[in-house]
Amino acid sequence: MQFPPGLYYDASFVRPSDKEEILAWLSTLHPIWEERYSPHHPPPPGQVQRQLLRPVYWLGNWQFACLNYYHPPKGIFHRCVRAEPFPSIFQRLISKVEKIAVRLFRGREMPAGWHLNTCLVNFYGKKLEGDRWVDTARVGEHKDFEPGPVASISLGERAMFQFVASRGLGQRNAVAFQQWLEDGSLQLFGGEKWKNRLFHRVQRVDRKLGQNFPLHVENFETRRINFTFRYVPEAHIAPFCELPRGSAADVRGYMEELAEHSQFFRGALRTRP
Ligand SMILES: O=C(O)CCC(=O)C(=O)O
Repeated sequence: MQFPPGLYYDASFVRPSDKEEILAWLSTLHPIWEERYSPHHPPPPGQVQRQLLRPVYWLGNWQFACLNYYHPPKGIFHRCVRAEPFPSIFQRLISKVEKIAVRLFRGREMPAGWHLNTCLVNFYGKKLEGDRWVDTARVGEHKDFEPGPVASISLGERAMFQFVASRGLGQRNAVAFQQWLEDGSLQLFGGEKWKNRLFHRVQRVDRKLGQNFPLHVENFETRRINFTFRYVPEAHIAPFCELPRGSAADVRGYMEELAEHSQFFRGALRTRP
């Protein structure tokens, strides 16, 4: 497949030994379920409280859904809470990815100081609701607002990834480009068109491999894991102790849940008894 400028894809970026190392690290993680809103950040008119479709884990900084995610130019402070550093396998892979990115993206596409210091780990699969398994392996269309290119590494079943143009209220959005993201692949996208103008989404995740990752997520079966690596300027990452009181109260429960399995989060909680 031909990839247009601003899009890069390597189907076999992750070597088998790297994959083994990532899976060993993943088996130590305890992803959490987040609610979209919170007492100090209630749903806006027309919206209702909901759980995210999938469990997540963040590295570098945690963008709790209830704090509304990083969204420059206005939404930059008190949204990104300092989190655990990347494990060594990611530090190695990411230094290769950054070399590819600086070759591909220049000028306005590559902000000063850009480096990949944030990672969202998304778990795709099905969720047990009562006595029913409900497939939640998709992501609705959205943009990633962190500046500069985004790098995405996928493991497990392949996913149908689409860039879409918004056609306005009541009209079906047009697919501008689509591709399968395969097990072990690296995708990079950046620049005005792919990052700023178009939305992206995961339409569906295959089941052909019969993959089911043995992970610590209650009532959930994971068949795909995606890591999106992004850049958030350091000045916009707040340690837990610097969050305003309301935001700290909103995320304390998540921090406590994370602290059950993470020394990092135990330490962060101690800074704000
Ligand atoms: O799972 C993927 O391939 C994409 C995830 C994504 O769009 C995101 O994390 O913003």
